[in-house]
Amino acid sequence: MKTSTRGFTLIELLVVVIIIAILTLMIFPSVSALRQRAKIGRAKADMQALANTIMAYQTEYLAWPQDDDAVHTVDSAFYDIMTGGTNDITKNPRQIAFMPKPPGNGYDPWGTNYSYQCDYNGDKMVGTNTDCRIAIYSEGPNQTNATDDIVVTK
Ligand SMILES: [Ca+2]
Ligand SMILES: [Ca+2]
Repeated sequence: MKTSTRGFTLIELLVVVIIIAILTLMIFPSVSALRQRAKIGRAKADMQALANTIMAYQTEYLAWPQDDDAVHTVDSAFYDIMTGGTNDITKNPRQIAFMPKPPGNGYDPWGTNYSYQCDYNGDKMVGTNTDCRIAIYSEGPNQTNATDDIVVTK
């Protein structure tokens, strides 16, 4: 007499679980790599927009937002100036909105401030970057000033 249909044995279940685990391990890194690539793309687009904004400011006022060669943080004070805010009216007396107000705090996709540097002395060098007038920096996925930083120059 044949036995009636039975459920899965423990071995069969184990094989299924192992197959699912292997598939997950194969898919997860490529998904997170894709997400990281998308974030880097978004950072570069933001940084390009920031460079254009600073260039528009320079064209308008024939001066950079900060009057030295140092690296400056893109913070709420910067965004206030560039959006025509009134916190420091001397920096944008015509209250021109060079850019729309950024979403959130205007941080990079990893939650860190962008920073920027301009060619104040006019030698077409910004920090170690040659042949440019503006450099925008992101500390990248590791959120520290090393290895995976992203730089956009203009
Ligand atoms: Ca320079
Ligand atoms: Ca970094």
